[in-house]
Amino acid sequence: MHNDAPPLRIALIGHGFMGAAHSQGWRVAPRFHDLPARPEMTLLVGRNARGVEESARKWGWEETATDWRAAIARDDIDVIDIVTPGGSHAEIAIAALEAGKHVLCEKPLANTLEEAEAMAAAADRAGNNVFAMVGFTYRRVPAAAFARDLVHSGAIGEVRQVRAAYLQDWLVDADAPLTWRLQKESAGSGALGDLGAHAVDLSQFITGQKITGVSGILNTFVHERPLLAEASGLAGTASAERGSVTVDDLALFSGRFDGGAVGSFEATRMSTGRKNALRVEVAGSTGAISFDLENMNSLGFYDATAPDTRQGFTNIMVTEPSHPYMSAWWPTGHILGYEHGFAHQAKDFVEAITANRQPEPSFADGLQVQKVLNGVERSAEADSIWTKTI
Ligand code: SOE
Repeated sequence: MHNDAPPLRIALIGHGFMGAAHSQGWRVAPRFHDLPARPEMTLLVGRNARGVEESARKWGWEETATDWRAAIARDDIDVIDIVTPGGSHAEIAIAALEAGKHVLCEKPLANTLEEAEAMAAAADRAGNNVFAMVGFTYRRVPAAAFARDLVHSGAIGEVRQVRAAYLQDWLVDADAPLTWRLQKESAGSGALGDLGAHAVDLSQFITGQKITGVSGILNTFVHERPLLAEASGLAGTASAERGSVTVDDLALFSGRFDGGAVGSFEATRMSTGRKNALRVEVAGSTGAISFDLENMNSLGFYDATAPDTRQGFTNIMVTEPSHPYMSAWWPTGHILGYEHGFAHQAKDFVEAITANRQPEPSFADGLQVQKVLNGVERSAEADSIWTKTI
């Protein structure tokens, strides 16, 4: 960090799993990256006073509060970081932008297209010195950023096909409790918004192309689950009562990109045996790349121009100081993990707003992803008609 770096005071709204991840990002980013401003972990906000105090102690926040509106009203807060369930994103983000705070908001941007539109409009209205960004963190995994660099440098030629899947299995058990991620009012959709949003953003980021239309199906396998007794991580303990699952368990869709590519997409939290497999494979006219979050320190690269005797996917270790984000970390060959994406996200956000430049992905980018999610929902409701999203 520069010695004379001015402070940037953060209030984090929410303290679940993503609260822990963002806290780690804010804590670590200024210690490893040379930042032009000094993020200060000023205020952690949550509805349960005791719970939020415990989280603040554990993660290193200076103060706690139970009312997000009071946090936004404070003059000594510069950034509102939103990690609450999607149902409250719009209200908090719009209020924060109207109060002149920079906003970082978890994905998907909102629960509905209307909310996402209102958020993007609020970001536009906020003027030239107030910025908003969506937390599509996986763009900041060095191998994903390097995949984009390769594709953009022309290393795979003309981009033709995208195969993107985000597969987890923490909901395979029909008795896993009904958490907020399984309820439409809080989550908006199921695997589609939770995981499909990442697959859409990452494939658009890597290819540099936007999805213009989709055709999809959604499916729910388990319609009722035990209510949640006590939350822990993604799940928690189950109570004796049961309630309805009101979101999809699986989303499958195809899409067309504005640069001529065609893609297939899959998102599910019921893919038995797959733990956190976000995979994006892009096939071009002279090569291909293959990214897999479960092997996040490497990238598959195929060069179709190599002599036949040497053809095949190469496993590039994305662990060198010259790879994206890597110079701040360890000596050559030393790997990174899940939490580093959040440190890179904090770094990119701080650098952009300090330079008075729009951080990416913007709320407009988040809205565009929301249009794709909405297109899949409309297509699925209508039983797979082609649905334009641009
Ligand atoms: C659960 O499916 C989850 O935590 C998602 O909500 C996140 O967006 C993803 O990054 C990891 O899995």
